[in-house]
Amino acid sequence: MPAMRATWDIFCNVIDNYGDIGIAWRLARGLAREHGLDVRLWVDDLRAFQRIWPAIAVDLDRQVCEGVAVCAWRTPFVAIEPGQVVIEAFGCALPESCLTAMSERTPPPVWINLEYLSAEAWVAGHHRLPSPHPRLPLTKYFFFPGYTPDTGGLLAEAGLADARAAFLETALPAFWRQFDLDMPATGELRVSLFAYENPALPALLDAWAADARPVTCLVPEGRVIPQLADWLGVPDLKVGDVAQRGALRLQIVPFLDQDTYDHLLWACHLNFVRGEDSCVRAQWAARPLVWQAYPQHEHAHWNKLDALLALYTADLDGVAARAVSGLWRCWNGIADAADMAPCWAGWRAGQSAIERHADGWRHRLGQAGRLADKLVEFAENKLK
Ligand code: TRH
Repeated sequence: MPAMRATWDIFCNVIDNYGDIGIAWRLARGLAREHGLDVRLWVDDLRAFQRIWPAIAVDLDRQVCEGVAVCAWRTPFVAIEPGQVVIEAFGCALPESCLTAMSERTPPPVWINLEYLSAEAWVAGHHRLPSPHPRLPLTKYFFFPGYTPDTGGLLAEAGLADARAAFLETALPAFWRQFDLDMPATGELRVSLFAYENPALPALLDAWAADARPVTCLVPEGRVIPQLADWLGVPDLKVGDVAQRGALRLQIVPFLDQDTYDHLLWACHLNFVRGEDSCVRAQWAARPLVWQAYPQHEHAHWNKLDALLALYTADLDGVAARAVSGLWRCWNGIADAADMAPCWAGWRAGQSAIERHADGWRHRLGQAGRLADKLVEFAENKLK
């Protein structure tokens, strides 16, 4: 008789934006496809899910997608037999009835709280720490993704580098054609922009418009559109709109499905990304990136930004390292937006070194290990 597949439940509460569901979905897909696990993904906002994965039907209680059972997380929560492993994404607080059912299971499930990613040094010391439930005979473990081998590692599917290489070799012209674009002209810089509202944006657009070479910026529909419209002096912008100011050509593209967004990151010379998942994907894309950290109270995100910058620039020569730090810090409001023009000029001057570095950086990233593998190993050890 074939061995039973291990059962995993992943719970995701969409707070805002797309990072929570983006990460939970990427993890669920990977666990089902690469580890042969029986995965149920509980999501409380199927509309947000559908934005990043259009095959998701928003009105179904249960649907199977990419080998994952996607279930609507509703209140009151349905009675379930919990899986052998239960992942609570980003401290989303499991339903009480689920916790009770977990405590009645023998042995109880391995209960893991998947935390947000950070490059900060304290992460390794907190990774895998247990926390007993105050009333029930259950223990929750904190699992921290991270950039070093002593953390939970990073999300990455098997074959990612090969898929990217094959895309770059064969699919680029067709990719650009869907946006009515030819392959980039010599000297042209293609940039993608995924960002939160940002006081530094007008200064960046000014710098691009004044650039000596053409800059084409593709913007997936989203939160920065009103700011772009303001800067252009137009009442509104919609998908398909194109505007030229000086050297800058701005183009609004649809919000893409998660895989096509990866292609955009692979195809562009430079990617502006935000939050968590797009930042990691941009690093795997082996292209230069500028990261906008998710804003937190009292600028706590600045520590996160500086921690990643310190790691990312450690092997870069001084001039290029200062150029990367300067642009990232200006984009995140640590440096004054008035410094954007020199920051952009500095980045342009260091561009070749920064591009070489981005290509090498993905090998360094691989040393942290893959999050799904590490979760499976951790859970299997606990289940023994
Ligand atoms: O949307 P985000 O800002 O999510 C944030 C962060 O995760 C943050 O850490 C968290 O605290 C907050 O949400 C609640 O950025 P992020 O993490 O990059 O997630 C975006 C997801 O959307 C990612 O999976 C990529 C995907 N995406 C698409 O599928 N298509 C697109 O066109 C774009 C631009 C993104």
